[in-house]
Amino acid sequence: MSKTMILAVGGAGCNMAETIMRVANAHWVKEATYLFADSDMERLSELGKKGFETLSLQCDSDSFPTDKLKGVEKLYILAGLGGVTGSKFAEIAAKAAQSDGVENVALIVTIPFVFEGSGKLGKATEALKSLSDLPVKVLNNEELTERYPDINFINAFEYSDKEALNAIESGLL
Ligand SMILES: Nc1nc2c(ncn2[C@@H]2O[C@H](COP(=O)(O)OP(=O)(O)OP(=O)(O)O)[C@@H](O)[C@H]2O)c(=O)[nH]1
Ligand SMILES: [Mg+2]
Repeated sequence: MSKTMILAVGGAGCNMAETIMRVANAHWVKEATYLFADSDMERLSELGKKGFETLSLQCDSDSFPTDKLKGVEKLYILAGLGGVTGSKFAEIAAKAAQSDGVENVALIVTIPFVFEGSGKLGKATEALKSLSDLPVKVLNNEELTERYPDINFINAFEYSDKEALNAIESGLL
């Protein structure tokens, strides 16, 4: 088991992690331990059927079980801000990991595209405030539309997933 863990939280986090496993260049990223955490049981069961390690989260809970983080030395937490699960549990997971002795913790979170609407953007901005005392890399999806002229509604999140991979491979920890 790798001492580097990629912890996916919520729908976006899980999608990012699946893309990352598939397209990562660096061996240490491909061979990291992946853990998929979500409150969406249908999605978790789908991930479980693919053979991935899953962790079920309860939206009305304020705790994150750290049993599966034993032995982890570097932890990357992935989430998209703007929904409920990722916005809430990215912070809770990071703090739980830190107080459980995981030495290196980095969050990689995204801010929604403008096309997703002001509601999501507002929620994301709010969630981001709660991460201010944590080591966090913020990826603003809207910036991708400037860098990649061929971006559209269909491929937008794939670009966002790959941006998260770039952040990890650029040596955040
Ligand atoms: N990179 C990437 N971002 C995504 C994807 N799907 C959604 N997002 C982004 O993540 C934000 C939060 O959405 P989700 O992750 O689906 O929400 P959640 O954390 O699962 O929260 P709830 O489903 O509301 O409990 C969205 O507003 C999008 O900006 C994806 O497949 N990849
Ligand atoms: Mg969800």
